[in-house]
Amino acid sequence: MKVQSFDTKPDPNSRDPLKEEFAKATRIHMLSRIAAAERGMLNPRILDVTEALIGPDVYALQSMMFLNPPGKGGQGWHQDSCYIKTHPDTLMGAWIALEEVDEENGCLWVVSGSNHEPVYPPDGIGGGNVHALDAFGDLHAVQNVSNIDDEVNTLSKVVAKYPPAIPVKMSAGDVLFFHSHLFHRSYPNRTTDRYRRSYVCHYCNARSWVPWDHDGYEGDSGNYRQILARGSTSQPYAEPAFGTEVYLTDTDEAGESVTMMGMDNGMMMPMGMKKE
Ligand SMILES: O=C(O)CCC(=O)C(=O)O
Repeated sequence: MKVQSFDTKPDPNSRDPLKEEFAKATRIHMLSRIAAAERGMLNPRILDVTEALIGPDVYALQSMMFLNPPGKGGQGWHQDSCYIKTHPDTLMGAWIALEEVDEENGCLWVVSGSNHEPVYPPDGIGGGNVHALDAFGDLHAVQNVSNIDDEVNTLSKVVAKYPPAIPVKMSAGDVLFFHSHLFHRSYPNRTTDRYRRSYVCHYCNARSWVPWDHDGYEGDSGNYRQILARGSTSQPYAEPAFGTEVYLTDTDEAGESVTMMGMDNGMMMPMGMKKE
């Protein structure tokens, strides 16, 4: 279906609960907490990759549904760990294309190798992510991260030291998994007849301390709001609210470790062993 124009007034007769929200914003945060979008965030194929990258114990933290109709959307250079702090910092993103995305409708752009950068603390909030404030004298603060104007978003000065950013063109169903220190951005959708719909979720290792919760939290930890999606943890956690099945590890199984055994042919073979 081709969409010719974007109706900014919600249809009073529409029974689509998202229509009103999307008339106000180009994205909706945490749809996974109020709808079956939880299933997308806990999709087992996405969690398989996530588990391999940051697991075995995985928290599912954040979801963002993007619509980005013609002329809208776009987010300037930023690093996700600047917003969602996890200690140790194990945050990663999964950017799920819900349709064809390219430079015209506002795909993501990434800076190859920038995942090795530290998180640049935002100016004016006491060093942001950095605990030992005086230990990083050469780690300058940045201003206006996420602003789409490179003149005011000073993270663009660090980006400029790298080879040109890469547009990530994707087809519906493709998923980009990316490190939370990666410099990335998007531009507004400059088509007149296409949306740029995507579903973006964030995960971290479930042994991390997570002083973050989208809705705010009471106390020192937001761990109890994060869904345990894989493995096990001694930290507090939330369970899926809409009955999505997740594969967790029994406490007994959690004590298992894999030992590698050398073979005559020089290869290694895994042996399942229980810890004493
Ligand atoms: O998809 C976009 O337009 C921006 C998404 C993004 O930067 C993020 O998820 O961190």
